[in-house]
Amino acid sequence: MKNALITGITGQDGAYLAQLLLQKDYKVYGTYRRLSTPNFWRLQSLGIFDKVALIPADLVDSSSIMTAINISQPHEVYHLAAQSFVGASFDQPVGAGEITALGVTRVLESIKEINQDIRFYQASTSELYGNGNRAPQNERTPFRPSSPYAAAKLYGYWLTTIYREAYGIFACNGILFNHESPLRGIEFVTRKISNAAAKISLGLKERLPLGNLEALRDWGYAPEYVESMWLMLQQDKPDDYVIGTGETHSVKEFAQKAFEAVGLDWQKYVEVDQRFFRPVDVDRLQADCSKAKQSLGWQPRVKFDKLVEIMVQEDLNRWRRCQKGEAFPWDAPNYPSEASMLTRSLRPRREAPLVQPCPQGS
Ligand code: NDP
Ligand code: GDR
Repeated sequence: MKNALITGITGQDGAYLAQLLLQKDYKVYGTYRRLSTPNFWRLQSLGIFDKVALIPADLVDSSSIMTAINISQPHEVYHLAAQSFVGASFDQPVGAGEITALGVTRVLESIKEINQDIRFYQASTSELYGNGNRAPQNERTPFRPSSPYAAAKLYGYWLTTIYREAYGIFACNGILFNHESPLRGIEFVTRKISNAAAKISLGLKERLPLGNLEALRDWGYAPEYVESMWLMLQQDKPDDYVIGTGETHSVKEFAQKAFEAVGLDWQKYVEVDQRFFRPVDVDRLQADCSKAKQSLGWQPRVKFDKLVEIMVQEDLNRWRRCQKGEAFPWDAPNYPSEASMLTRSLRPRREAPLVQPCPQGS
């Protein structure tokens, strides 16, 4: 039996990867952050909360990472933990560097000190490409990060290759394009839309404020993407791989399809709200994952229309169950309404108080 350690097991990818590795008979350990409110809803909804071993650790605390590695004695470390919301990295750029960049060094240094035979996966991202590149993007496309998040991930990307070359550690970068699911965090645009379309169709919400509707993304299905992470660590040699669908669609198209799925016209409900624009946004991302297809035998199965359908149907199911009084552990009921969100772009409005009470429900 192999041991795996997943940093960020409470996130979308961490939960699906844990499920996959359990199916492959791994002993699965995962790190979680100590929070005032536990955040285990994804592990619970996949029915694997009791099947994984959880170790408290924070990426800003090297000793906690070393402890996690010492306890779990992993053959493979999947480093997924990060401050993963691009928009928030403009609000908290120092945190992006501390957690998303230096966190990689802390994990790799621990591996170097404890056991250099541990295989390491780094959650790199299509955000590395930024703006100004031709589409589609592959492993040879230059990086031009356009956010503090992407700059922090660029550091993590290079640290991974440096530890591979300098110390012979089996370290891989998965350059994953956007991947979504019903376990996606509620502030990411796909889940924000699927959740809103479901609620609006049930009369639980009236409007959906969004930012840049023209942004083009290559959206795939998260459970398939975690398979690629595992495949990368099973190869004879460590390498870097692009993972995506090869299709690109706009935020507007996502909204249109999601509202269609509940029989509504998106244009009646979506409104453009400056608060959800970023100081710089990436215009267009589209993957060329031919290397992964050829070397890993990986390819996407769920494409755009099916993805939207899966997400909207699951949010509909959840809200219907909620209406029947069922308590279900998922994020949306605890999320503040858009009206109570103070973001970077609201700050100049001096009349707005810096702290507003969060209304109940979303
Ligand atoms: P999520 O935001 O769902 O999960 C992030 C995880 O990181 C959570 O478990 C979170 O813990 C944890 N985390 C955040 N800060 C810290 C910290 N200081 N110390 C320890 N843990 C921390 O992200 P995803 O699952 O979607 O993504 C996984 C990784 O893949 C991330 O690194 C992301 O940047 C990257 N990525 C994601 C893509 C996508 O489309 N999903 C595409 C390309 C890359 P908590 O639950 O407590 O918040
Ligand atoms: P992204 O995902 O930034 O690509 O990062 P996100 O869903 O946040 O944004 C996608 C695009 O939609 C536009 N957009 C909005 N975004 C949000 N969140 N909310 C809105 O209201 C809204 N309106 C329009 C954004 O401007 C953007 O263009 C995700 C994360 O998972 C990263 O961790 C990962 O590295 C990349 O995908 C690949």
